[in-house]
Amino acid sequence: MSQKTVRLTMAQAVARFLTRQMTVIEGERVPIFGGVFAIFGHGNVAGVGEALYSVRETLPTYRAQNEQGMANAAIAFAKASFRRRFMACTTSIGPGALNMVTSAALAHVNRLPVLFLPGDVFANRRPDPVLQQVESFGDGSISANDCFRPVSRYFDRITRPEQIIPALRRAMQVLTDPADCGPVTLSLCQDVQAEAYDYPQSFFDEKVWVPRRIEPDPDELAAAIATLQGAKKPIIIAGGGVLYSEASAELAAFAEKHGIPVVETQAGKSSLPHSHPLNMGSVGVTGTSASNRLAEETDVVLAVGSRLQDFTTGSWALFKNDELKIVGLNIQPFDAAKHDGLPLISDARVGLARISAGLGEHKADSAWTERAKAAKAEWMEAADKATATTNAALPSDAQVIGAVQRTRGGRKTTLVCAAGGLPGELHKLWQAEEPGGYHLEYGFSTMGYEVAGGLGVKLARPERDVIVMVGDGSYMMLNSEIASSIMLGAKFTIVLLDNAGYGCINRLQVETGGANFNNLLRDTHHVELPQIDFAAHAAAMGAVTRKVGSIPELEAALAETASEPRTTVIVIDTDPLITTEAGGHWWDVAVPEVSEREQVKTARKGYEKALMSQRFG
Ligand SMILES: Cc1ncc(C[n+]2csc(CCOP(=O)(O)OP(=O)(O)O)c2C)c(N)n1
Ligand SMILES: [Mg+2]
Repeated sequence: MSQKTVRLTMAQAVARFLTRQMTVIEGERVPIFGGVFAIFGHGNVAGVGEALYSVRETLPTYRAQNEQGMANAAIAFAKASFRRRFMACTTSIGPGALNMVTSAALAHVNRLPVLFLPGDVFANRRPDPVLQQVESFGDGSISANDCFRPVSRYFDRITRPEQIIPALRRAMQVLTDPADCGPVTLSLCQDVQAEAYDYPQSFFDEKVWVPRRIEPDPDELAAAIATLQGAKKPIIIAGGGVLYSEASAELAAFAEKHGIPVVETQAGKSSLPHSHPLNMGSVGVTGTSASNRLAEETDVVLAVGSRLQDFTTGSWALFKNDELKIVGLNIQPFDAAKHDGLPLISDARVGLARISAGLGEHKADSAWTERAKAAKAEWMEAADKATATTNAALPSDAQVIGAVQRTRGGRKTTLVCAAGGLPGELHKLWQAEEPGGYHLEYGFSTMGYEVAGGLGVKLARPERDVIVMVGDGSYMMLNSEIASSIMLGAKFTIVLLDNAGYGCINRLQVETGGANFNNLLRDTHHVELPQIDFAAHAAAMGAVTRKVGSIPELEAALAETASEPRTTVIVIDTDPLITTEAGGHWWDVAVPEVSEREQVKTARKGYEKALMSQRFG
């Protein structure tokens, strides 16, 4: 057999292959890779760098400022694209590569696709040890990039140019697989990047990837239907899988037809519009009073596309009904069977439609549905109170959320956040209007995701207003992709809440009996307290900036800067001690069994009592 071949370096083969992978969005064929974020060094500039230059017209390369930042932006791009499109990230060896490991874990936890292409040490080992090679004394095959293994869904090290053929095919399979989806790392030895090989021409044929929709197994489906038919007080937990399956319409139809209230996880929030009468809002540790009251009583939970992490289950103490059954509608068996769930392995959209057809006209007890609606009305009153305007010198996070919400106008908005006190407040209070309008990285809750995430969301959804809400601590950890957003003309708005420290951890510390210690700046070991001028800092990177002194000033600044073409940073001082008291649930954070502090002893007593309501198994 004579195959047509083309002589390319391994890196050129990678670049060409990436340009040929396509998908279909709204009937239109588009490249599945939205681009490549790159920071070059000796480990990738000559190989991958030269190759990316040759395809720059079809596969854009973006220079970032920090490898973790660019990887977070790439991951946000995939999340905002509902995993239908994604990006690649290339780095040098050593520190550049390892700067992406945290992001790999972030993508792994959140089940988000991203292709990492870190450079690696020489496969031929002739110049060893090359600059930035860590050198394991006991194992010649280990390099720094082995750190990616536990946080990649698929890892491969390319030590010969032809290995890239099966590796890239496997990479595409993982990146586009709704169940397996996550980070892929192809560690590219720097000498091999530059080696030529006669690649089969067919390797570069255009390929179109469309999401696979798995149908449920008939027996599992029958069991799920029977369980729901027997339910007296059913609820639906909407997780991220609802959004990734683009199943919002089916979810709304299901809830309405069968009269079942819906509660939302962080990843699942925006599955239904907040105004939908059966959307009870957030559930669990940061849940609304409405969701949590129903969750306490429910006997059957239909968990759709949820990982059922501790924030959702209230550290597994939220559900109080002895008869509780969980139906795990999930594309991933690992998640479907959690907490003794009755698995229903299926795409969310398909699964909801099949269960609904099986349920026919079956409806939950109307008293249960009506109670849900009343509980929601009660919650909305509390939420409106928490977010109402104020002239307080130091407003609460909730009051800032209210201001941001009021100034959205009719524009389509995506709210981005990840860590600190804000995620809990936003989970309760943000009023998402449509799927994807709420973008929280709360699987890994990585400080520093926010600014980079805003960039990724804007690249994925340029037509939307992207608003990043971030604490001073998270901003300090990673903010430099503001410069990238200016370079790329990718405007978003950052509302920076400066409470002079790690407010949420300080509160957690005090709740667990600890002294105010090492969280708020005033409680740290210091010679002088830093007076950080965040507006000046962001302005130095080219952002439009404002420092505002009150909620009305914030609203005015948001309105006034809405049409600015450049990324805008608005800074407001906030109170580190206030959070929304309504709603919420206990969270399992272990309190010391012995301590000299009376406050710890008291907290431990409360902790032991709370543990008694935790389910086991
Ligand atoms: C990379 C990383 N380091 C540490 C933490 C633990 N942590 C969670 S929130 C937080 C403080 C966040 O401070 P800030 O952004 O100012 O928000 P605030 O708590 O004040 O609302 C810390 C240290 C984390 N989530 N991520
Ligand atoms: Mg703070």
